[in-house]
Amino acid sequence: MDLAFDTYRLSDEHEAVRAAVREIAEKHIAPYAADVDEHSRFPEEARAALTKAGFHATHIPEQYGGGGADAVATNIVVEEVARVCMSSSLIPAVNKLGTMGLLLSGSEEVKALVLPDIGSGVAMASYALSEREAGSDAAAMKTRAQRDGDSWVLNGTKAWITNAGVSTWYTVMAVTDPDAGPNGISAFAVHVDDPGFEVGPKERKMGIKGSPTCEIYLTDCTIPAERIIGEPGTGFKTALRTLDHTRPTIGAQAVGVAQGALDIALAYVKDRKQFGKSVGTFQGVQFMLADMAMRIEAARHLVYAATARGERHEPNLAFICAAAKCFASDMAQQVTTDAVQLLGGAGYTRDFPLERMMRDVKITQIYEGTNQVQRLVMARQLLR
Ligand code: COS
Repeated sequence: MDLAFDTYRLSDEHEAVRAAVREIAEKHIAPYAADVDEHSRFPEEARAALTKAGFHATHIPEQYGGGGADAVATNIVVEEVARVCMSSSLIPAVNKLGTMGLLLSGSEEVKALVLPDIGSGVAMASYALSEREAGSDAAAMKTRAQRDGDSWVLNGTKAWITNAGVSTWYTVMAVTDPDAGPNGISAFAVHVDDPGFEVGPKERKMGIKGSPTCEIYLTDCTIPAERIIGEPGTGFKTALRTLDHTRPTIGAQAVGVAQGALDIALAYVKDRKQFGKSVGTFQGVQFMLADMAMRIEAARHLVYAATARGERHEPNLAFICAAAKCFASDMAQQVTTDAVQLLGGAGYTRDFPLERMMRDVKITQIYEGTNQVQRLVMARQLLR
């Protein structure tokens, strides 16, 4: 695909991807979004529709049986799915998060083992960095991995693992050298059927209820030695480089939810009449709509500029990728809140998707690093 853009100028192929995903999202994902939320159930309909169309993990290179799409196309998929159902957008988003470390640092052997499963859609992947006491301070993790002959043996508990239980492969970060700080952490590809691997109960969350979030328990979990991703001691850097590439994906998710909320609010204010006129004719409402659309467009530009830089593997991605995630998620929280406001009492009910969107999008200010951590990452780059 044409990547000759400085900020973002989408090619015809990118626009075609957007049109194709939008059609699938509206026909096969949107009708189930409320039920998925209401019953906190995994969106199987979305997984089936995305997999059938090849949009479940577009980022996997063709050589591993994937779609071979660039990062911009992948984020268009995430944005368009999030526009109707944020839980469902975590299927392509987390497949990328769970495999990015392999793509960046994995040996040919481990890539050939894991990526075809994700590319074909028979399996999904998750990313296991955080622990209960190692969230923002990710390097403080306690999970250990010790070499034992031809195996690695992992012990510990990882927390907040998105799509845990529905994923088959997990990129797990664990300490291999406790005296080396962040440079004593390594990354591993762990399979759900590995002995000593167990998934905990689902967290009871405010939103993204269709995407299970669980702990994973590693109890003498034994995996072949060649399942290490990169050299021992490089796992923390692989984890942070992964986040450089996937934080714009969270930005795309936030832009998608915000766009979905604006579209619903626009339709409502044209139709809803008060004081004898449609409420969209009132200037106070118009100012809100204009601000919402302006903020979405600004965030979209930043997200796609960061995504394009990631696709080009430019140096120093940390600032722009943290900025895209932070700006877009703060924007989306504001825009979804304003959209609820524009519908008044109706916006506060489950008769409309806006209260769900407002709950769902809150997590974009928290996961893949809180927006406070994003600001820390940005400030460190500025002060270097
Ligand atoms: N890419 C590659 N390497 C990076 C990097 C990046 N973006 N950022 C930092 N590094 C390197 C550093 O250069 C350092 O290497 P050296 O020791 O060789 O110099 C190493 O990684 C450790 O970096 P640092 O000292 O900055 O680590 P900290 O422990 O201070 O942690 C933060 C930095 C807080 C930014 C990091 O822990 C973080 O992002 N936390 C949030 C985690 C998160 O997003 N969790 C959500 C999980 S997904 S739901």
